[in-house]
Amino acid sequence: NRVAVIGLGYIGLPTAAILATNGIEVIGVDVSQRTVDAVNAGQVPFVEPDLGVHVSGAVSQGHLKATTSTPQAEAYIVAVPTPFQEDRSADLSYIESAARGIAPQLQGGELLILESTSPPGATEHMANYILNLRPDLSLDGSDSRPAILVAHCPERVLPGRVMIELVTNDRIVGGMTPEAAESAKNLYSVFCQGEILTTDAVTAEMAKLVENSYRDVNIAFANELSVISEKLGIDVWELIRLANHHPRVNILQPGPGVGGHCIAVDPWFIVAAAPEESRLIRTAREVNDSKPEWVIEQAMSAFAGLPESAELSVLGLAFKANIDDLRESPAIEIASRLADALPERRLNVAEPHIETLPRQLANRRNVEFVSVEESIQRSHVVLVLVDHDAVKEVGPELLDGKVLIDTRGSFDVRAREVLGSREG
Ligand code: SAJ
Repeated sequence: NRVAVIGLGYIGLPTAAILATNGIEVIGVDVSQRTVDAVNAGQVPFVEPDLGVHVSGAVSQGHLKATTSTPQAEAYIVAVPTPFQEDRSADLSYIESAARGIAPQLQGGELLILESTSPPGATEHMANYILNLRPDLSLDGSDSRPAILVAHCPERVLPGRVMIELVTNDRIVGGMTPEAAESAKNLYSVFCQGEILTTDAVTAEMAKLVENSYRDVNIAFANELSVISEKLGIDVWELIRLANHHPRVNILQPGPGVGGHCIAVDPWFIVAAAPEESRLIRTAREVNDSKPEWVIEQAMSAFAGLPESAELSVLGLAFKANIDDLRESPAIEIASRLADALPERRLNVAEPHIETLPRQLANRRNVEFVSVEESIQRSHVVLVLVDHDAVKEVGPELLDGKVLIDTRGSFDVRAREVLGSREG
């Protein structure tokens, strides 16, 4: 049996690869010829540990092929973007265009799974969209029209750990009908060793959004504590470490804001669906979105009284540690706004996981792309935006005499030593 995976991005490609390495014939479909060519050459167009081995293995065994046109298959997995729009609702046009590709191939009996993170009702929307194009089909075999099985199976893997979590995470499978849920469960059991829990489609959609909102709300709590602590002259890292010794307290870590394409987005889908009722979820989003501004103010005031030649070290641009993913990264927003706000000062930007500066920072007179060590050496003020291992491994002597703004607590203990020695 053959599975078509529509969308070969951060989710679609790992899913295609893991199905293929488990012996399923997989056709990957993508609108980008570059992506298709890369996959057919056994290559991965982005960084994700272990994905390369899976893709090259599956391609060389002939189990995985990529193409730009949707083929006939027994099962379709749709993993396309659902970006959020100006009004913070989700843009379903990529799902619709995937559906237009699939609809003419259907004969009845196929399984269609939406994996993209979706606002409540999106799976039903996709099903109706297809049935509009194919009125000869149905969801339940009614009026003797052949049934297609439509389900939602949200992806919950953590970037950087995708190939492990695809196998070990529990999965939620929501069917438009119970038969669709069962059929999707069978497909995922090919590679998923976690529990596969079945429900209806809209509950599955909400479950995914709620998981990410839960994390967003908890990060907002940590971020609020960091702002309060600064005002009260308390070390927030020590505060959280101590409070977390309580058996029922587990506070997350503050940071420069929340990045990535999921946690900073998904809660808005809930707010859009129930604006009056989503008060805490909305406020958490606002707290996290306001954190970059606060960090910028901290960095600006660190230069008060410093000579005009004093430079700024910016450590890390990715949206979190040890990955190369810059999407929705608060670090980029902070760095580019500081470059605007400090036109006369040099920003020594280090991001060990990428080769060149992103467009927001490229070709700026006062921004230079350098190594972590060089960035620190050149600068008076050191602003840590990402706790990459390569940043944490820096020798403490490099930081001596620098003004340190560590938004991630990476140099926690050393920071106090440095400040202590300066005061002494
Ligand atoms: N962050 C903090 N403090 C923390 C934890 C995270 O500031 O204590 C920040 C990170 O630096 C980053 C952002 O939050 O900027 C999000 O990072 P993350 O590691 O929490 O999550 P993502 O976006 O990489 O992946 C999340 C995961 N969801 C949950 O943990 C509930 C993942 O399982 C989902 O599959 C993924 O979203 C997704 O695709 O939805």
